[in-house]
Amino acid sequence: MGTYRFGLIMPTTWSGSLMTVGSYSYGGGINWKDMWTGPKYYKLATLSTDTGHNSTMPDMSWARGNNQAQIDWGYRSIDGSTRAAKTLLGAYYGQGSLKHSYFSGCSTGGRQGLKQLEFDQSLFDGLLIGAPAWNQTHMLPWLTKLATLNPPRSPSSIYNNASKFTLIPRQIREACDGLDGIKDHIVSRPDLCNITRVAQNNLSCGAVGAPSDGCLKPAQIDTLVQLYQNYTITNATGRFLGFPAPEPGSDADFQVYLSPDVTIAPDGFDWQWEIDFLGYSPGYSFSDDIISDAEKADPGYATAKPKSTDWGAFNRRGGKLLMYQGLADGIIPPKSTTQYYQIMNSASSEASSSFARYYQIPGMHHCWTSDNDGIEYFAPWMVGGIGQQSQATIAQTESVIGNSKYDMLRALMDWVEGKSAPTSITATTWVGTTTTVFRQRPVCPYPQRAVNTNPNNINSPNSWKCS
Ligand SMILES: [Ca+2]
Repeated sequence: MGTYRFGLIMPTTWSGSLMTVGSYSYGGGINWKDMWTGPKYYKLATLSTDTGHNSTMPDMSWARGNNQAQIDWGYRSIDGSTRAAKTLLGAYYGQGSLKHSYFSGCSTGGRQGLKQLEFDQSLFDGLLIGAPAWNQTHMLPWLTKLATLNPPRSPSSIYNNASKFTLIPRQIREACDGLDGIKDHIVSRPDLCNITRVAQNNLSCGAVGAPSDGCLKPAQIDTLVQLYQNYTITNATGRFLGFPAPEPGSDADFQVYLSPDVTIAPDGFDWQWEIDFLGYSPGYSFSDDIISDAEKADPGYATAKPKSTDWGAFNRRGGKLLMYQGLADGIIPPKSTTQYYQIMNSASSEASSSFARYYQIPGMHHCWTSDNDGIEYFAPWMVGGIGQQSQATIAQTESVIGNSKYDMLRALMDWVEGKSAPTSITATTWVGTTTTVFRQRPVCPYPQRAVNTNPNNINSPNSWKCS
């Protein structure tokens, strides 16, 4: 039996639809912080579940030896809470009055939405999914692997102090910025950025391009390059991809995993999942076999499996899925989200034509914001994703939200409700805390990219087209 709670806002002026918002990381508790946007900007009844426990985000201790709590977090709390909310809405507003049910989540929230879609295609009509942590059984072992590459206080570690989280991403960003053809402090083509070359030419002590405020020694250069390699495994069953590498330039986000105060190997956040979800003993040794253990256990059934999802059933009932992913996200590597999208497309030939869109957002970090110079975020990042509203001012949010040109949630709802499928969405970033737009730029349905058509005015969305 599950034990979970939920909060539900039922606005006086109601659009007739429900939105369930997702959670973050391993945190428990009702996500009141994100719920307000539902009633305020869309007149949506809005739900969040505590996922069955209360905890801070990185705290996984609630899961240790507690399969029921793992299942609540894995999928049961979203499913059960949303069903209960639908009953309550019927009682409060009138039976049969519910028009549509939506889901909006990023990170763990993205995982929750995709897991629900695997579990049951009928609960939500439209899902807005950001940077989903869908591949729990491969991603968490990868994270532990990362920690082994950057042990605390080792001479080969590059993240022994916080300044490196500023220095390294800046050097990579500036070295690879121009590869997309436009110098704008945004690496729009991280696939063209050669991390080995950048590490040697722009970070190595003594190199011509080394910065004046710090540099990396040879052993640290090796570490940096290794952090950016796909985690591949060779064992008795052959060679396979354990987990894809992050894109160059996403190191700023590595703080969550690799800060000295986070990596207390073998007991920090990076090592904790195996202890709390797989039942490993504290002090265990890392091994590539963790992935096969994880796959066998699939704790909490939390991994969302695109191959096991009945996309045909979702499509036949008119369901729509809109995904987005920052290309400078170092917490959920973009290739992991792309992998999900590609598996879905191979499982359903109708996906990209009928019911799914995927947007990569150059320069955006995990779920929101981008690198900045203290005044402006360089890369446009506001697209109406959940949690983004808390990173902008109310006035900034209100300048774009609710308009399907700028707001993916509105575009998704319009699509579900019979209007045309979204094409490009214009992402926004402002000057400081003002409502003066610094940059707007279209983000494009994958595999299209925004291509510049007027290098003299790169900050205008009209200077870009999807191609
Ligand atoms: Ca650029």
